[in-house]
Amino acid sequence: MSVQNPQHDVIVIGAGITGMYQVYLLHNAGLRVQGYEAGSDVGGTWYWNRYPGCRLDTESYAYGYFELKGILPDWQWSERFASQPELLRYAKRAADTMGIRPAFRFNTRVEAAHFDELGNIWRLRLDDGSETSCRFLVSAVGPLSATRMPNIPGIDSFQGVSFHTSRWPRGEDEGPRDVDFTGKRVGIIGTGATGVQIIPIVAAQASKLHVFQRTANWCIPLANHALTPELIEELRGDPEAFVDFLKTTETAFPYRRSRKKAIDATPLEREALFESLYPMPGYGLWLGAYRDLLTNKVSNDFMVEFVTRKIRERVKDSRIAEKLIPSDHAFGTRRVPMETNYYEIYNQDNVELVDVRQTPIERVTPKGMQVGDREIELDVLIYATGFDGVTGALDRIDIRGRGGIALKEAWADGPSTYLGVQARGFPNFFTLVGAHNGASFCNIGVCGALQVEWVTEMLVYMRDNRLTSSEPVPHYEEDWTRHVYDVYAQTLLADTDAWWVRTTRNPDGSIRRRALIYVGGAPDYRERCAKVAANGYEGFALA
Ligand code: N01
Repeated sequence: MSVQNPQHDVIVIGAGITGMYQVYLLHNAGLRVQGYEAGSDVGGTWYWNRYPGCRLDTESYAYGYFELKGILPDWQWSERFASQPELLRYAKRAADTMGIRPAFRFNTRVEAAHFDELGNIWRLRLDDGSETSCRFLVSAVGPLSATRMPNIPGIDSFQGVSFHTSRWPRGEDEGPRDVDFTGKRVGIIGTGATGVQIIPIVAAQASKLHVFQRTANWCIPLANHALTPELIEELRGDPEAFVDFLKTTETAFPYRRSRKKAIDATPLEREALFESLYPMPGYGLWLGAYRDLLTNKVSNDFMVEFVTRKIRERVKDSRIAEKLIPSDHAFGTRRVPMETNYYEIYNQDNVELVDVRQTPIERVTPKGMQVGDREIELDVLIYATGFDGVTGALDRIDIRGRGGIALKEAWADGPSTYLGVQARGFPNFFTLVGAHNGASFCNIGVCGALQVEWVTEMLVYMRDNRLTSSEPVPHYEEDWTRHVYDVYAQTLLADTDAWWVRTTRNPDGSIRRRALIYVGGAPDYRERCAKVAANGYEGFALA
């Protein structure tokens, strides 16, 4: 192999919290690293998603790795679940402290990355037409950054104001631009985590709000509250010990499932546990209840029955309540939206739930939405329609490996990776919080950072051992990929559509679902990665 000198040792795509940390660590390790970011500044998710109500569903003090790690030792969170403006300030402060901005070029989108086999380098084309090159290419593009607009006829004909939530116009103080909904007729499409956050805020102002729901979700209370330094100290204790604790939980959230199975508990015990967890802040009900919640349908049904009852108690009109109760998926098999006053807004006269599963949206019209034979007139139309999850952002870059094979083609039948870090045919290309890696079904603040540390160590190891090429050994990749799919198939998640699944239809009409994430647990994942590293990066062909 003839080795050419690239312009940079490493290129990192994306300046979200993961990409920022990656650039920082590689730079500190003495590598020549360059970052590219499509936005005008750092922040990733918190830079793009500025819609009213946008906030964390992870405890701020468990998400803030820069603070836990001592990079921002004096950082104080003001709320248990921080809002987007505070999160963006946090990312910016971290960027200042780490001094990583000069290593990034902002307002620059990577359009193509082609592997040059002869030179053993990656050649990149940027959206200003310029080109650059690197030995190692690291994707930190994020699992939820490729905005998905629905394929509804007439979208461009709407004469009112319309936004996708992840492209909300920018206002003062890092937050959303104020859009005054007072006296307005507003439509919101989508009832995922984003929709559930924005809907109550719009409902408080609009003269009429139409919520266009295709699939009801199991939503539970966020129970957000203000934080003081004393309370953070009480909740978290010593930061180092707290990180050690987070490393032991399945998803790096501050919850550990009960060792007990729901089927082994008495009805009274179950009721008492569910009742105690429901009003508590955060994901206790999902991540802190019985350990067989996501593997045993009977156990899951206990939870379904409990949350169903809660929805019926909170929504006065029983016909509306029934529409808000999911009928097509088990509890927790999609990311559970965290809500504040969500169900109660359906008791307001100015809010209408439009069931577009029953009566599909036909088109967007200049005046609003045509649903069945009814035209609903709107002044504002909000698309809370989510993202092409996990692989979407990479699909939008023309990535080509050995023999000019496109990554999108190579993964047409679902991703194939080793540890979700590298894929055969794409040497020296690393993905952070990407397909099939244990950081994607996780508290990304912590899991993304731990993965960055692992990749940094690997690249330093390669540099120190004068290695210039890394690619998975075929059977290691096959074993890992099979393992990812097998573990997924053993859970109730396997029967459900979500942003972390690629759903296609087979020629015979049957449905085929390919998991895009690894659900074997973050501790398991990191243990495997640590072993691989300890064995000289076993399973990676290093040359
Ligand atoms: O996206 P989603 P999201 N007609 O894909 C509907 C994270 N997040 O942005 O379910 C009608 O969950 C779609 O309907 P259906 C979090 O991980 C975190 O809400 O496909 N409806 C669904 O209701 C979350 O899980 C925070 O039938 C259409 C909605 O749009 C992830 O982001 C906050 C439609 C999309 O829901 C994604 O959440 C917010 C159509 N043509 C988000 N197309 C935090 O707190 C789509 N829909 C950190």
